[in-house]
Amino acid sequence: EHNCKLLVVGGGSGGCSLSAKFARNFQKGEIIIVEPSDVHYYQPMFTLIGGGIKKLEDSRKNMRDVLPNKANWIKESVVEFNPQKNAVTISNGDTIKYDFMLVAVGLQLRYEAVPGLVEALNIPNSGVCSNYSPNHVNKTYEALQKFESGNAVFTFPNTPVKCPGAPQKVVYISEHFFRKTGKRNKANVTYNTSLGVIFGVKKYADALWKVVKERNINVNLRTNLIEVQPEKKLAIFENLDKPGEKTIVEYSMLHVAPPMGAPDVLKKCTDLVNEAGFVNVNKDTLQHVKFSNVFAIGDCSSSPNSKTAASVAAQCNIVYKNMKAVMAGQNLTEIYNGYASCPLVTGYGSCIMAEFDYDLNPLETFPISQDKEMWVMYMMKKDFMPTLYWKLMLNGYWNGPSTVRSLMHLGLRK
Ligand code: FAD
Ligand code: UQ1
Repeated sequence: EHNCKLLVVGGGSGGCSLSAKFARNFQKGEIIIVEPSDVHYYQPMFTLIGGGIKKLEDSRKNMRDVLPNKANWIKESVVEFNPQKNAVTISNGDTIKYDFMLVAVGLQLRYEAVPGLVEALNIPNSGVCSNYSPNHVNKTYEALQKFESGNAVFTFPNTPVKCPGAPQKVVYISEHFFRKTGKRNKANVTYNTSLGVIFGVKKYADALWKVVKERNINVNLRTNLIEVQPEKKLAIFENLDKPGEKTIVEYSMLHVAPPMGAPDVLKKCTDLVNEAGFVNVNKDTLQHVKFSNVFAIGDCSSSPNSKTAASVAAQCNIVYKNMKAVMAGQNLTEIYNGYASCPLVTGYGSCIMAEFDYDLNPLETFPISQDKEMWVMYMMKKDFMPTLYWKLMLNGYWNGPSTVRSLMHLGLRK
């Protein structure tokens, strides 16, 4: 049995950053972080690791070294939420009681939901790979190097996802890799997405359609991976608009963005979550709709923004200020506009920096139109963002680029 003023569940991007903010003003022992993992990954780097641009080690730090020292880290997972009693149960059987709770458990990868996929990923040199997991991301660059000829197929699942751009960034990097290595004329590059659009924001979708047309990449919308047969190297897709209609593709390389969803532990606690299993918060304040002492941040929250680390950064200050207001018995003042950003890497040395809000309207930081493929944005993604993440964000000093945006636009635009 443990007691604390603030319980933070999950020490990923959101849980770590917000704990760091609170730790500055809290006494030792007032914050408990429950986080089962020994390592903290900077997941946005996985795209670059898959392309051979960074190493897996570059994306990894010890959890001990990123969580704030002043917080009490319990290396277990929460197995049951009990918000009526302001308590959770953890994997060693202990109970933790809290005054306030931040839920930051991210979302769960569901590779097992596609029959044959786990088996395929575990066969060496099967050509099947996935940037989404640290266990599989190195297989992407291996598959690119081993590729000789045939179909290179890339997927986007029929579920909510984190970083909705990531399933196609790997398409562009791969296509460029094939050109660089003289294999492009032997490769048939196809992106099969469950979505009905190439990207949710029209401005960037228009730019991306140009990219795929120029580079002869096939795009099939509303096409969902339902099975992999690794022994025959077959991928089976369903047409989401015509139930029962299937296509079978023989692949040389298959990159899978797996089905994802809310973690099981959340789904079990129906008071805490919406129908899809995400923590049911007010989309403006990020406060729980029923339990005023509970907030959520990041991928596990019901707020309908694109699930990215950039959104987590923007949410940090909103949640921090609103939680402090609740703790002080004051009214909530901060409103989240749904800011999300997706650096759409389009090859080795180019990137379209998408930034947008809840309404899927562009909300760009720089005073130039960001629907262009730019080298400087690529360098930002590759070299600047990791430093920003490790040094500033995880220490509670990065709230997203809204201040930079105001300065860049000289106060002329929002
Ligand atoms: P996470 O950072 O995933 O952290 C969740 C934490 O909760 C984990 O540490 C986990 O161990 C812990 N946890 C889980 N269950 C429990 C439990 N029961 N009890 C206690 N702890 C638990 N974002 C961008 O902004 N830009 C990008 O370019 C970008 N590219 C991406 C590319 C890829 C391939 C991937 C996978 C992600 C990318 N993202 C990108 C998304 C970004 O990584 C996530 O949106 C962000 O990490 C979400 O933070 P979070 O705190 O909600 O979840
Ligand atoms: C961002 O703030 C952020 O959080 C650290 C990211 O995560 C990796 C991003 O990818 C991006 C693009 C941003 C937005 C920042 C700027 C300066 C556009």
